[in-house]
Amino acid sequence: TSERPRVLITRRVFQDLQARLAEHFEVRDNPADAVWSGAELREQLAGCVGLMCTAGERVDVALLDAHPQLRVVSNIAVGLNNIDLRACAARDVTVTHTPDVLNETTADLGFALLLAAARKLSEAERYLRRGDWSKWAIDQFAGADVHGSTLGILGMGRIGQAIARRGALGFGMKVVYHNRSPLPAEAEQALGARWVTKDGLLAEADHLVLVLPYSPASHHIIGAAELAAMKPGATLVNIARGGIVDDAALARALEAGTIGAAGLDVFENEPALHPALLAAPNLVLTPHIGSGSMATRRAMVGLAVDNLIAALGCGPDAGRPPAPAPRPAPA
Ligand code: 8YV
Repeated sequence: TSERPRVLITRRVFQDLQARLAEHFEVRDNPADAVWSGAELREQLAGCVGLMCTAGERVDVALLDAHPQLRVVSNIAVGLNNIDLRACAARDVTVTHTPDVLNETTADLGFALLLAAARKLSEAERYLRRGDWSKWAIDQFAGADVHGSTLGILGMGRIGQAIARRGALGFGMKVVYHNRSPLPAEAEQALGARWVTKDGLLAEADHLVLVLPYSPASHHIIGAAELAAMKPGATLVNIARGGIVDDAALARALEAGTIGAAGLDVFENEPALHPALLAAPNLVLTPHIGSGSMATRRAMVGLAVDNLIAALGCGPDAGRPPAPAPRPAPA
């Protein structure tokens, strides 16, 4: 029996990084990587003052009220929409996350999806694997150019800016963006990006990448009307969160040719996919792997471990976790 505070890790992580937690805490983990229901999570959290979790786990009022001993939630993600930040603040539960370390890796996947969708890579590969390649045809899998086109970015935070740099510097793209507040002029100039209204963004973008957090305000921010306002050949890429896009409307838009192509890494009810998406043409799909390089996943877990240790008052940064969640806006 240990006197040390107990913490719970909901998913299998890197053993050497997890071992740093064991220097301070009694660690309850999930070595078989089982997917826990809400009820199972509630059960596993018994007696734990710290929780290290992923965007797949919901930290809501019911969970918090069932565990008044819980002091810290360390999310292994930058996105915080799985956590009720206001409820945590009201109960003095510290929330931390993993910003910055995943910016470039996530921007890489955004570009991979953009290139793959615009140039029909998935379809072309399926054709080859089926053994259907018998001749070269002038318009075979002919897609849209990425270089020299107009890149639209909705949400211009840290990942959005990493995407803007790739577009402007690497692909000679004109970059337009929309978010609630424009960047300072110097930052716009350095990125070669110009703020436009949301309507302007939909009208101008040849390729539109979504990189904004999910909130009630961004729910279905891209739905049937927005898809209809995009250019007919345009590409839509979502590397942010499911629910920002109306998946059913997107499937219909691809089917009808309202837009040219799409690439999705996130989905409304993931890991379940809307069945219409599986049947839609010109669509490239990945299973929420935006931050998934080995180096970045290690950096995320390392930061989540540092956050948990410091927020629980241990280690050299006791009381000052390196990446606390932003304070929730008042209700
Ligand atoms: C995570 C993510 O891999 O950081 C985020 O917000 O969506 C991803 O990087 C995933 O959510 C697991 O927490």
